[in-house]
Amino acid sequence: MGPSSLRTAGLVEALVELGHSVADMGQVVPVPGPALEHPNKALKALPAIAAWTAALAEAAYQISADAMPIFLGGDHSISAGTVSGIARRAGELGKPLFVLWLDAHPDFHTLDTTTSGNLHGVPLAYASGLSGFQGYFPKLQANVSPERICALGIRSVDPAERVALAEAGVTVHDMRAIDEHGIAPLLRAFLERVAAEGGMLHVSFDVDFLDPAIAPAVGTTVPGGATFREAHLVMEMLHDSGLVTSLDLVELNPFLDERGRTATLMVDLTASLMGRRIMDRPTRSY
Ligand code: 4U7
Ligand code: MN
Ligand code: MN
Ligand code: MN
Repeated sequence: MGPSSLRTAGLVEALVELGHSVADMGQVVPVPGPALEHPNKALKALPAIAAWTAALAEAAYQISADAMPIFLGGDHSISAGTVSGIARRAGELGKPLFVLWLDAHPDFHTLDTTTSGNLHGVPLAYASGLSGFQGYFPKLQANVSPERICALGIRSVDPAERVALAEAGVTVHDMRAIDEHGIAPLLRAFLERVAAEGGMLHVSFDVDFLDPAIAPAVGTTVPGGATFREAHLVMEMLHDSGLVTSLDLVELNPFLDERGRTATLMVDLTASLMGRRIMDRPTRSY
């Protein structure tokens, strides 16, 4: 229902108003695989998520190089497919792929380390090529290099994730770093790296990046998230950079929303990323 509520809140209309031409590709259809037994008995919906990952990776890979795909979830498990499919596309285009992970959580569990068994907690580890998915998730055709990932807004990290993130070399800017330095210099440094390498940039936006006071429509609320202006500033800087080549909007649960305010905010944030601005200003001003 997340994608439906983003559509209802006017996502397509907002993009069209900004002058973009939009094709709504509808829903990706997963092909269910066989039941899978895994030693970690906590895992939930493993065959279904594996099927979604395969279907989404193929859909992401197939998108024409001049289009900017926006993937609507559903929960963050969709990014196992979207990021790995985009990584394959980037590989063929000969460009390094960077990922900006906007989230309260790093989603860096493997099938072995997750204790909740909720597979929205594993997509970044899978797309980074961490071991422990073989035989259960689709074989990775391409992965994103962990050193090219920046996780921003993080404030809930499990012990196994802490170790894996450090070993893999993911850049993590937690909420404390945002408090200490401000969000702009942290993002600017990352965007300068992407630009210097001529990279593609995938942005994965989990609604729980935002503070629950402004975005109540998530199952996994964590207090102390990004403010309204911090989030818009991130999107505005991303727009001005001209670097973003794909986007996920995930984890919106309209059952938990209040009069559609979270869905509306996500549409407005996407509009900022796609060129809506308060006042005109020179481009590349990040
Ligand atoms: B989301 C968690 F234990 N780490 O694995 C887990 F804290 O996509 C949360 O970022 C995962 O919302 C959150 O279940 C996944 C938990
Ligand atoms: Mn997430
Ligand atoms: Mn999250
Ligand atoms: Mn979640």
